[in-house]
Amino acid sequence: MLDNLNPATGQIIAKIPNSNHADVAKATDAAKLALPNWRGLTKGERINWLNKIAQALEERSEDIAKTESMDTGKPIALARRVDAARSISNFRFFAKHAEQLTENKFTMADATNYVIRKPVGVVGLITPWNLPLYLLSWKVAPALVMGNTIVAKPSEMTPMTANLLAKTLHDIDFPKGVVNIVHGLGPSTGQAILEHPEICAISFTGGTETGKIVAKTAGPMFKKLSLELGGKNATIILDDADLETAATGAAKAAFTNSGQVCLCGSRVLIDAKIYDAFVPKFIDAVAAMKVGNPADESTDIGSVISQQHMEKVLSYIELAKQEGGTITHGGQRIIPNHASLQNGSFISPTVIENLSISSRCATEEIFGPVVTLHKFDSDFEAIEMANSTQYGLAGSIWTSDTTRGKQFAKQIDSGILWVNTWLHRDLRTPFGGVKNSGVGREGGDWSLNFFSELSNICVKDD
Ligand code: TXE
Repeated sequence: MLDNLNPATGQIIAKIPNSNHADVAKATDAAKLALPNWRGLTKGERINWLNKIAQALEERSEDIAKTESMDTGKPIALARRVDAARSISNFRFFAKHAEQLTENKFTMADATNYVIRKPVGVVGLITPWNLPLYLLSWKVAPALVMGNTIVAKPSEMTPMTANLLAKTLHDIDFPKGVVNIVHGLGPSTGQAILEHPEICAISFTGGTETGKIVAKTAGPMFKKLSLELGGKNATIILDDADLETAATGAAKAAFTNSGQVCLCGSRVLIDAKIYDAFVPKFIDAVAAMKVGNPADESTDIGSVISQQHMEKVLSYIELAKQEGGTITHGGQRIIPNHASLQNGSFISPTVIENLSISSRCATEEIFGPVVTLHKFDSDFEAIEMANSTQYGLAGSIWTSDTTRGKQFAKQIDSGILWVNTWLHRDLRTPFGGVKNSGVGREGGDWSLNFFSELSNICVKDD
């Protein structure tokens, strides 16, 4: 059994099994057994089930928020507004989006081609600790509606809301064996999912290094693969940006969820002409963020996911000093003056200036409340800097001329770009990145296509 901690208090809140190959084999057998009936339902019947799950989760949304906040250390307000809300809307969205899914038909002079969709079969879902139920539901919903059955492994750091989902499915008499949750460490339990010959697709969200292991294991088995990995995203402040709006937006993009979102803007690139006017506004927005008890409604920044992760983030802050950086704000561990939080892993939101764009702190994913500021002298240089890392996931551009912003965005080698906003999500759009940020896209039709296999039936005219 593995201890599961509340990172804000350091207390053990649960124990989970470190499941082994035999456990994964049992879960896969259950998924296989349940597949014929589940895929045999009509799409409409499966859509009804997704709406029932959404309804049941909605009735538990406060419990989801509290559990997620306790399991991750994130503020309760964030867990409510983002994690719980999006877990529910993921099911609702894919129920609706699957309705409009059409099957293509291509007619020839003497024949007709019918493109039909079949489920992939038993699919493996492996998810990280930063947005536990949000990312698990993002994969479960489309996999189910396309007729697949599931073996899912949440991060061993955040098992609680996956269990909550399983309990919810049980409570609404959801067919047994369709969704199977297995708990445990990546190299043992996760690896067993990658290796199981009857799990036909892997949808993975996590770190780039682990993504390489997933690809190496599942690739030669010709499993379908969707890899959503890390990022080192640029927030670009153009010379004609509204400085107040851009400062607030850049701070939100940098420090939401303590910077533990793959979409976070961890590098802020600022036109040199407005650098001195922008930075004080940015620092004000960061200084206004309240670091404290995740259970407190007014907290903006909670604990990072673990003591180990806090040490990793603090080591990057030390490295920044060695690389010539100046810590303009924050830079240290915080121990809130609350008796229960003395063993928490709280880091102040940290702003670092004067680092080279090619420094390790400006090119490696830190995945914590740390942001580096950089000047550029031309749009061309800004694009070069934005594209200068091994990642290519997301980015945002702040300007008063949206035509210029869109033109600029087209030159950034990333999968997701925002102009004058951040984390504004239309679930129909493709989500994913290039280079070390992964392979494939999820969202809207891209999820429905990933979780289905296409067959073309060509019928000769009589
Ligand atoms: O990811 P891991 P973690 C990045 C971020 C973070 C780093 C590590 O840089 O610091 O990844 O975070 C399972 N076979 N992101 O530890 O290790 C593991 O148990 C099969 C970005 O969360 O990749 C967990 O369930 N599975 C990311 C899942 O993989 C394995 C969000 C993710 O764990 C495995 C989170 C193996 N050999 C972290 N090893 C994003 N893009 O959102 C581990 N796992």
